[in-house]
Amino acid sequence: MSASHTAWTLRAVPELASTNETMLEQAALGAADNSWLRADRQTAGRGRRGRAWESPAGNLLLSGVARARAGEGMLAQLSFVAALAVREALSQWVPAGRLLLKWPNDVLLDGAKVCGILLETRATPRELPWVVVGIGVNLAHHPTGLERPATSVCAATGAAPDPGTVAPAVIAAFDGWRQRWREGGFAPIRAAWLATASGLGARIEARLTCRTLAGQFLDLAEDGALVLRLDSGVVETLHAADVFEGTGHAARD
Ligand code: BT5
Repeated sequence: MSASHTAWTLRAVPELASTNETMLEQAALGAADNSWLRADRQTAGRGRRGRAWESPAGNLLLSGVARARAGEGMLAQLSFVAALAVREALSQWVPAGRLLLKWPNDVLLDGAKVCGILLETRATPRELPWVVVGIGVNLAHHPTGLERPATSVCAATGAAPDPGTVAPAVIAAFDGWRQRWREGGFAPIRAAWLATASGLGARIEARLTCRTLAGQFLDLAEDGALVLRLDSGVVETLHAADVFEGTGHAARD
């Protein structure tokens, strides 16, 4: 916390269904901007599109409320802010060069998923927008046998930092990146994200709800969309997809 930044609060509880669910309820009841909740473990941790997030004790399970201020960019951009914050915070325990960001909401460690981020809201049309920023980081444990490989800080370094220590580091880093976003808009976030992006320029597969596209990951659009050049040469901008890297074909220019 510093004077130029918003003050934040952090509460920790032993167990919850989902910190996102609890903070969505709390935010709807008026919980303040920058109030955070950490659970030691979750019994119904969730990812995007109703998927489950494995949430054993020893990992970081954290959610915070972000309320819009006049003149701010789209709150959805905070998923990139959060990814940058997690990378910065984790670099206290892992060499930063081993941490890359994967579109739209993951942090990779040695190429495997170490963190997932989930933004959700139940803001009504009558109120100023707000989101709950949910952050799960595998510190001590990670699932195996998934289609996309996962890892943990412990698996990669041999030591698992305490979630109670990592949480304030992540929140402080989030606060710093959010301040940069407030002052400079999405441009500095986009630049920092692109500088540490995984798969930029490479061939990827983007799975959408009803179709799968393959092509070269060209860029991050001004609004955070993924810019993909299809084999036909057509350039598509995608706002939601599951991205798979290393689809076995060489990137083409
Ligand atoms: C995400 O979804 O990556 C967002 C995860 C957000 C979790 C946090 S924890 C605190 C807060 N409270 C919540 O209830 N949620 C947030 P997605 O991109 O849809 O990835 C989900 C997929 O990742 C699953 O379908 C699994 O394949 C895989 N997965 C599940 N648990 C994992 C883990 N611990 N580490 C890596 N991958 C996992």
